[in-house]
Amino acid sequence: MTRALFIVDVQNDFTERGALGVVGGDQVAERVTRFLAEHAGDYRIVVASRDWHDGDNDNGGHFASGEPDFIDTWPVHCVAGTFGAEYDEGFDTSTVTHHLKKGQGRPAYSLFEGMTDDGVTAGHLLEQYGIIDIDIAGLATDYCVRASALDAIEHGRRVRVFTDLVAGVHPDSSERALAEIAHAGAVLLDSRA
Ligand code: VGL
Repeated sequence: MTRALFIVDVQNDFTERGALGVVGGDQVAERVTRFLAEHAGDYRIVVASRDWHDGDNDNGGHFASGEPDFIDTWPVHCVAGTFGAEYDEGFDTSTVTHHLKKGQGRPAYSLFEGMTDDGVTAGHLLEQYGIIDIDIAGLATDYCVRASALDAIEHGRRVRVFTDLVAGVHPDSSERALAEIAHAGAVLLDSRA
């Protein structure tokens, strides 16, 4: 088995009622849980990331000092140790094999910027487990999913993004992000196909 599943940032602050809640976030959490119930066994590793920002600084300008532009600056979100940074309660993480945290003190959109508590990165895991194929789900399509998918392609892996298991901040940039990911070489498909 040489396939990995990457689940990006399915956290309370990115789902409905969160500080940076995206429309459809709760549904992604529930659908990912349903998908894992049927398919976790198809994967050598199941990796989940969490944005894990500092609470006492602006994380390299990632947190807006005034009005956020929702492109480069954002409301305060996913502060380490808070409810907003926890996985969404609809996301059953029992089959997740590796948990990565990213964004401590800086912006970190890609799951590849994260580490386990033992300092292991996604890049290490791909080598350690001989991963060839990577499937991707999570939040948000136009930011962290986009960055993670492009990095996965950059790592020379075969990448698929499940279009029914992602949701974005803005509809237009989400559509553009999926087009960009596909152009870079990933396959876009429905997880139920
Ligand atoms: C994200 C905006 C800011 C994401 C993270 O997870 O896509 N978006 N920080």
